[in-house]
Amino acid sequence: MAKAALITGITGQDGYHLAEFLHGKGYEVYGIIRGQHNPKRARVEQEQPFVKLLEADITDTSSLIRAIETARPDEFYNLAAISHVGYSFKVPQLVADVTGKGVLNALEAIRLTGGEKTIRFYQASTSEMFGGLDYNRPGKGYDETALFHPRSPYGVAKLYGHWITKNYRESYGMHASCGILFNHEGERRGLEFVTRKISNAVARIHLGKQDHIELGNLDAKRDWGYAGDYVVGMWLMLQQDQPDDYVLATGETHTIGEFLDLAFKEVGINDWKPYVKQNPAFMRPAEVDILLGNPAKAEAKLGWRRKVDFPGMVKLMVQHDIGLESATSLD
Ligand code: NAP
Ligand code: F7E
Repeated sequence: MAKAALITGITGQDGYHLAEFLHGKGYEVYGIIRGQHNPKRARVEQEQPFVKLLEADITDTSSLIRAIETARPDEFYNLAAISHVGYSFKVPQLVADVTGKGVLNALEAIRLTGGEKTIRFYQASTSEMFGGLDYNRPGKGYDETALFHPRSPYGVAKLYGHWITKNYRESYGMHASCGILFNHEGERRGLEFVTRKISNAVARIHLGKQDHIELGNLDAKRDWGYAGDYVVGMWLMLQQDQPDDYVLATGETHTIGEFLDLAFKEVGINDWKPYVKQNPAFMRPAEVDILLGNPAKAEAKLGWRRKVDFPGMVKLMVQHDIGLESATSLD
């Protein structure tokens, strides 16, 4: 019999890639969609008709219970979150409820439906829990043993989600694993994140639809991988006999300037500086200056390997956005 997977956050970047991957593996895929009129529903129905959508919200445990009773999943991937770090400073209490306590709601829904021994659980933890301050391992990067020091309401909420997942594993013997994922991007990334904001602006500048891009802090460094590679790691975690926590990262860190260099060169522009303006509105009250991950454990124990490198990912994103922007009229 085909395995069933229930994904929260199906309308997000990772939800898209994970649904594709699990469908390819023969899973029956259920996705949770929230809101009384979610404009992303039509996109999922059109692009991924194999996904069975269930109406629920991560802040409403009763709706999660009904979703579990319908889907009867073997695997539960909790990707739902308010995931934008900058925005989390604007709505910190909402982020605590959704990104933090939402994880507890999902775990409780599994227990209340009697699934704690049968449903394997994945929690989308993040490198934002490290915060970039305790950068005491130059060259090696953060691994699963590094100290946490979150620098945003998002990072703090995710740390709660991380620890409550570990607590349910230890308290109730649940097969619950946390993937501590460093930044991963791609053609499905939200336009509010810096990589997609840049790739989309570069495409529009190339096509004459826009003349510059406004960004915040250009000095930050990130360990950027491709989202399609990272969802494979999520799945691998749930295929192990024992639950555990794993870092997924590339082991390289790059500045936003390096991303700009590659993206603009993709359209034949060698100097991006005339096209980029700094706008304090995109600065954050506290910044994570540098993130570099060490995926050695995931590589050794899961056999996880990324396929797309940094230049390949930038190229893919810019070319995708050129195609997308060429297909839409001048605006
Ligand atoms: P994303 O594109 O922002 O997607 C977030 C998803 O959460 C969306 O489907 C969103 O639904 C859903 N959601 C928000 N509030 C909800 C609620 N109250 N109830 C149910 N669903 C709700 O994020 P992503 O990049 O795919 O990331 C997936 C997960 O991994 C997130 O938890 C994120 O924090 C975490 N993560 C991401 C990265 C990364 O670099 N991408 C790295 C580490 C960890 P709507 O579309 O309806 O808003
Ligand atoms: O910012 C700087 C910004 O918003 C990256 C989420 O998926 O990854 C993501 O969080 C850097 C920061 O991603 C702009 O200040 C400059 O230093 O693309 P971002 P993030 O904050 O790293 C982690 C791992 C997650 O878990 C999160 O869910 O870029 N930056 N100028 C800008 N950032 C944005 N968004 N917009 C700008 O204009």
